[in-house]
Amino acid sequence: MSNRTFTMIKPDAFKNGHAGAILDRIIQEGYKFKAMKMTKLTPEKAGEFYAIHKERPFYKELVEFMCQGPIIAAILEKENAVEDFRKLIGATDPAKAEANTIRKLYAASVGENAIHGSDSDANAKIEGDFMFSVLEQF
Ligand code: 3AN
Repeated sequence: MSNRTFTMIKPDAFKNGHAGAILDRIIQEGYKFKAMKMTKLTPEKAGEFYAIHKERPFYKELVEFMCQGPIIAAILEKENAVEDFRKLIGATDPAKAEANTIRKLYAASVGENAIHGSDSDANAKIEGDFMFSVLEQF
């Protein structure tokens, strides 16, 4: 069980004005911010982040989407962070997400699904270190 996870508020949620509400929800759910930045991914950076999906049919579309506009990336801390945060964001496909999850509230489709949450402790560490230098992690 880890106490840290990594998240990105994706370009669709940012563009649609949901970033503030999502950040507030994360705070209300008891997470502490250990790193945070607003940035815009390059195709190289997004491609590397999602390299695990390289062979999937949606890879190109996913990389393009993630570079469309600003994102907010963060490292979050709370007991059982990875598992609890996956529950908070809901299923990859918002149509299948449970009521009141972030994706149910703010996502439009499986491709444009508002928010990322790490799927394991190991990936939370890899993804956090990918986006933040040691000087940016608290
Ligand atoms: P999750 O983000 O819920 O962990 P993954 O890791 O299976 O889901 O997929 C990573 C990202 O790839 C998703 N957040 C979504 O943006 C995109 N994606 C996944 N499946 C599809 C799909 N069938 N069509 C388009 N995009 C997809």
